[in-house]
Amino acid sequence: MKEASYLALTQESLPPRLAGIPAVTERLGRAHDTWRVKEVGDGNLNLVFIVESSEGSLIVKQALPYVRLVGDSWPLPLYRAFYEFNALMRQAQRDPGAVPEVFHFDEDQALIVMEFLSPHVILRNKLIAGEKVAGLGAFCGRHCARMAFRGSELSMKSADKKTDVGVFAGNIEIPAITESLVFTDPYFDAEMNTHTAGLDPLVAKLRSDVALKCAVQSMLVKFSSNTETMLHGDLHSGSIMATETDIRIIDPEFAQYGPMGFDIGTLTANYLMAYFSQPGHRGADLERYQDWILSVITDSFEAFDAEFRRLWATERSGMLYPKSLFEDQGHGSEPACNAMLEAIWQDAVQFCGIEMHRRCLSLAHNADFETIKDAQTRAGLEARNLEMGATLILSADKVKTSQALCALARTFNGKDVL
Ligand code: SR1
Ligand code: MG
Repeated sequence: MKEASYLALTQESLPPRLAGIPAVTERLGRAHDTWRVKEVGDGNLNLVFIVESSEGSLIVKQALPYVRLVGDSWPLPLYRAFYEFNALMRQAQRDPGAVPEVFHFDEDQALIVMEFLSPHVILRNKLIAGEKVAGLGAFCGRHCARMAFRGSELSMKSADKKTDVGVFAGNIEIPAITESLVFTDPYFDAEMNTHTAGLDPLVAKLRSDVALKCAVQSMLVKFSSNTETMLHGDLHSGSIMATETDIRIIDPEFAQYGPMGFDIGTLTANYLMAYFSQPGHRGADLERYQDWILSVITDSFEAFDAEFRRLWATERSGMLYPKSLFEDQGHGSEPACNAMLEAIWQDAVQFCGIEMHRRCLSLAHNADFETIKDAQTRAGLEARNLEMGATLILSADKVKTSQALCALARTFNGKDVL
């Protein structure tokens, strides 16, 4: 990438700068001075523009050379847009229709022009507002299974997969954010950490728990060295957009090769945080809505399991567990599939607990809790979430099923931890 030519877009500069791109004018028309542009980026890193004309609409996402949330004191390479673009291409191929369509990529300007999803809303906002999305668990579970399986050497040719691991290995700084913010900073008094007043005794307890730190670091070993499949890498309810019935996965700029349980584990954590935060958002219908969130979790794992087994039976063409070793010898491979799913589940449970911790203890908290204005209420709800997170990290082997996970959530939801 020629960093020298990079220039961050503004609402004013965007139309003339994109007016020469056929993929853009095909959708918006040539009268760029009539385009309406709005910067809507509310994430932690990038610029995001909605561009509309009388002929159509699209999204322009551009990386900034620093972390937007923090400012230019934290530089971040523009090359991350290259990995996001490549991840979107692979996601579209491995789970058609699950991600926005990409119309154009400019590597020098670190920008991606893509489909404007409308009237889709960020799922996190729906969960805070108490809105349901039909088929959410089934869609997300199926998507995670397709990405896990089709990005691995269960399906891919070994040479292709290893080459792709090499491609994504060039993305160093983005995984480094996760390695510190998610796996390390929550467990000591790191510079950028914040937590809600009132949580001090619980935070001190967690930070003095050596077994907990060891367990989390052992998951960091997996996260940083196990290259099972291409991950989304930051799959939370802010990385999903939905209407009542349509769902898309967005924002894979944290894509890397990693363990299969990571995405579904972190997504589950975000459902659990939505669950625990609900008393801060509603009174009426509270229990019924919380039950629905838990049903999304069980639906997700059921769909993951079913889709992974289907792909195991129909698309197992890679180097791992080859048919030549099992079916062709008259040996069933179901025990191997069971064992693999069991290992994914155990990893997912621990990654889930870690994500539950980092969103309350490190940088980049989530709106589920942050929008609860009363700090005492918020602390009480976050405490339930933190305690359950620790249980998941330390006792994952005792949580055998998604039903057991949800039963545990109900138990912590009834506890006054503080
Ligand atoms: C400095 S970036 C902080 C967080 O924002 C992203 O969405 C990821 O979740 C990252 O951990
Ligand atoms: Mg993101």
